[in-house]
Amino acid sequence: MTNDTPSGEQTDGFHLLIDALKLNGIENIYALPGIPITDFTRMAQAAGLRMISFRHEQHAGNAAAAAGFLTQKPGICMTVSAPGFLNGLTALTNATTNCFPMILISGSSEREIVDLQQGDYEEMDQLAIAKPLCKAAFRVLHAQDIGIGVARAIRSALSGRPGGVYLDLPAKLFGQTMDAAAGKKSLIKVIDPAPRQIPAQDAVKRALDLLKGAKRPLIVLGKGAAYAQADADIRALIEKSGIPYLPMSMAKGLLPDTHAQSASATRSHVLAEADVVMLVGARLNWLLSHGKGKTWGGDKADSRQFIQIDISPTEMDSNVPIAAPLVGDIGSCVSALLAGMGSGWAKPPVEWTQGIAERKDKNISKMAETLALNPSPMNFHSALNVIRNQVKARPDAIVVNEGANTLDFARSIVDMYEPRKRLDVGTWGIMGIGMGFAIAAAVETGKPVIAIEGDSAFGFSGMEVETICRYNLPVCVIVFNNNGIYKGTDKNPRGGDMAPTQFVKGAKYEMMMQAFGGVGVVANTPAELEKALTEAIKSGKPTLINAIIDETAGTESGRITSLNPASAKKKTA
Ligand code: FYN
Ligand code: ADP
Ligand code: MG
Repeated sequence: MTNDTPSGEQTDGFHLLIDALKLNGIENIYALPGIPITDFTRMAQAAGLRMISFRHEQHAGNAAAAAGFLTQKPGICMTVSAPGFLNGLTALTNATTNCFPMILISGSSEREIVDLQQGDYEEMDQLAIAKPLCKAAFRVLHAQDIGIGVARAIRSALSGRPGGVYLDLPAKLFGQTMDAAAGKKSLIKVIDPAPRQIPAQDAVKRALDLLKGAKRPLIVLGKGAAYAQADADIRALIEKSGIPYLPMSMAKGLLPDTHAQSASATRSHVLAEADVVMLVGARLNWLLSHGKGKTWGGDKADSRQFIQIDISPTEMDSNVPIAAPLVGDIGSCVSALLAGMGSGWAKPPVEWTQGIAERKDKNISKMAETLALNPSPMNFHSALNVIRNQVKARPDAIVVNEGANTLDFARSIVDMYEPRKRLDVGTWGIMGIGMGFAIAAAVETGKPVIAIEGDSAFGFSGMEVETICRYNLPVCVIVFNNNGIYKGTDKNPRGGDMAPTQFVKGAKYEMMMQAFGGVGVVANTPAELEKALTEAIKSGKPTLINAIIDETAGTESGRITSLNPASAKKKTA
């Protein structure tokens, strides 16, 4: 029998989708069952796909996004129609903003009824709504097109700048049948979904010439550099060039944070002083003060020159002029730079590197003094010092981090030693990624996960501790409990209700984990925290540590207080 001969056997939309995903190496699906995808989730599980079933679609979506970042394969999230789709959409848009590859697949209601707006069950024109909020969006109407739909989604998610893709599958499609042999033939295994993009030779030379002439060069590594999995070459570039570097938060660990060339501990100084800055997979967005202004030394900004490595050509000049754009994939660009540097590369002037080293040592010693204190109640520093030591001992553990003060303190206190071990709120500063990211990190890598969570941030995805227990994942959630958003000491001037930033005092977050069979512990001191975290990592059991933090510790919005309109007004007044 040739491939074109009808086999007599039939297949259907459910199985074509399963087969298309498996053919393309997808192993895990993050989902929330319901009409019209419930049967799909059962059949996919029966067919050997790992089905991780969540309590809210946003967290399934966040898990898919983190899976995409960690594996360079699109993370798959599946939801029901309208409300489920909308719940997943925030995660899809966040993934797109962060350049993480993911595919949101949502079932949808009867096209004929939806388009005439006749009031179907969960009626919504999902494709139209998704389109402006993600990188690409497709709808499949016929079973024989499922293979093409999945292939287009995978290619769109992974090629060029990675991002989120929406795939709309109307309920009717799942039940459509067709000849099994023809169905098999209709599937596509995507070849080379993220083709290398080799930079032009003249662009490489322009970048190297600029770098060579620099007196105070700096390299900024962004999460694009972490995503690229070009770890050895990036390290070689830093070390061969001798240039100080600054990792953005999710690029921490690309080289160990303890590396002699890391300038993290003197960030303000190097940003203000550098004369040539090479950005590697980092955008000049708000996180880098748009490449101008006070952070960049005010007037000095006019004479500073930028080299930018990015896969997206239109990223260049988005905020300030880029003197040497280097467009291509990071792996190819970095290896071209290394080749072009040859053997006689001169290290940057010692006045620059020595000055950085001195400032850095001073700041690190100051930090060490603060970390050594043991105040009662525990504060952010003394609690994070425990986690810092544990991560040092287990550098393969993945750290998930969200909150305001909890985020900002953890970023600078908890050193990272290996690439792609830190997942956080990213480009948007989004809250609610915690449990979704933690679940994906555990599922995709099997490594211990430490989720460092502000008490407010934890609340967004807290119900997913049930999911963590159900799949028995090696996740230890540490809730930094200071009774509120930013801190717990606000007052309602009129009395009555609590202030809008306050939470119930003495909340027993540990019981949330106990409720589902996991381990729940209260930690009032660094010693108690250390004991509980050591045990959690050793046992691999789902654990929640309720770390009681001084409710007066912390500042409004952590280190980004100035973004609050009232503070901004004060500054300009
Ligand atoms: C850093 N620092 C250190 C160390 N590491 N000192 C000593 N030892 C070590 N290891 C110093 C560093 O030099 C800075 O001081 C300071 O600590 C802070 O460093 P950080 O965190 O790297 O820098 P900064 O200014 O906070 O970074 C800006 C930012 C970052 C915008 C990139 O804040 C960020 O990623 N923010 C995300 C915030 C967010 O999304 N929040 C969620 C919403 S909260 P100086 O050099 O003196 O400056 C809603 O309210
Ligand atoms: P950070 O927030 O850490 O500074 P950003 O998310 O702002 O990082 O920037 C990541 C950049 O990396 C994006 O501009 C994206 O286009 C780019 N990028 C992502 N993957 C690659 C890759 N493989 N090669 C080149 N550039 C990439
Ligand atoms: Mg808090």
